[in-house]
Amino acid sequence: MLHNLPLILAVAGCGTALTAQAFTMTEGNFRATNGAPTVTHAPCGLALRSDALNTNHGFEHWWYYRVAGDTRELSLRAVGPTSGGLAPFQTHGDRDFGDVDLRGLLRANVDLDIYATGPASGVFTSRVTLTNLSAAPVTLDLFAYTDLDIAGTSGNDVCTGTSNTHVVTDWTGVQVEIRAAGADASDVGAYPSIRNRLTNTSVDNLANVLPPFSGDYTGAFQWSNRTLQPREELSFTVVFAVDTAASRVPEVAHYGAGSTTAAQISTDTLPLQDNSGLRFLGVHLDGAQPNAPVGLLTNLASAPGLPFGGLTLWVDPTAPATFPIGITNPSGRTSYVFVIPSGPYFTGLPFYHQYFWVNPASSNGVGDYSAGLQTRLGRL
Ligand SMILES: [Ca+2]
Ligand SMILES: [Ca+2]
Ligand SMILES: [Ca+2]
Repeated sequence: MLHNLPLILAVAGCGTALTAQAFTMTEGNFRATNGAPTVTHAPCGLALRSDALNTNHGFEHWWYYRVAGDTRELSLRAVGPTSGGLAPFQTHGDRDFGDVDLRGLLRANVDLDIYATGPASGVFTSRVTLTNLSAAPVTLDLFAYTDLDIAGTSGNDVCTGTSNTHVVTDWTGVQVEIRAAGADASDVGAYPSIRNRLTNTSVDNLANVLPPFSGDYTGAFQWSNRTLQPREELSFTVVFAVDTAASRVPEVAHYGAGSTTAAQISTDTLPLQDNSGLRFLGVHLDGAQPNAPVGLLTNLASAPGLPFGGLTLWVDPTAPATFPIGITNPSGRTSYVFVIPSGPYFTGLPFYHQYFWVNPASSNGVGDYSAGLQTRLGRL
């Protein structure tokens, strides 16, 4: 079971806004650099380094979307309110798009995390969480694009895999496995064929041009026809495992709908069990009422949007649920930090989280609530 830690450690907010800058996440020899988005639809730069030799296996990686009726795919780019940066503990970075392309439809929060699994291996995860800001359902397609150049060379890479997994290697033996759980289609192709289709001015869907492939690897995954109800949040994740089996990868996913889009539940850590020492899981709330009584409901099971006295429950409220209480700070923020035990017995367990806080101005006259946050313990 997760143990709640006093708020001593609950300061792990992201650093100052570095929206227009690249940042590098670091743990041991494992490093991932996310290039800054521009106003164009070009993908962000990616550097992926896993050992003391400093060899870069990445070139570009980014997210594209297309709302039903759009005439092209669009990147998450530097249009509209953007914020983010590198967390002080260096293993997490944010790119937050407060109103994607100023359309009043979607917010996109990109969360980038890494952890080293040894002196020459590690895992990089790229997750985008979309929130429907509008008053009507939004249906969209989402794309994750990646260009890898294994061992810093681009013409000699070999890819095997499926529509959910691309395993890319070359003669050096370095291997990067890209996983896209739940994706409906994928393509592999030589640079810049897929990139051109995502950045041009026409509608393109991936055609399941699957591995095997040899040459200058690029690849993309597509999640099709996902509908978000008003205020609903949904996460999509791509995992990069560099020279590791990564058989128990930690998972984070947003689900359900909060009572307001002004406030958000989030984490800037991965729920990772590490037998060499304790790790922490910070569950944060931003944008809530200042100085308000607040509680965090946590349990092993979710709830399907259960009506409860004007609130909606996304977490099972019955035992063994926990509900620690606190007060939001003057900025409307609070955090609870859980200690993840070093014993291996809880690997694979899901934990679901939801915040509730007092707000007499809310429509139910009582309070507001966040969407749900699912975390699943992985193992180093
Ligand atoms: Ca290569
Ligand atoms: Ca296109
Ligand atoms: Ca390539």
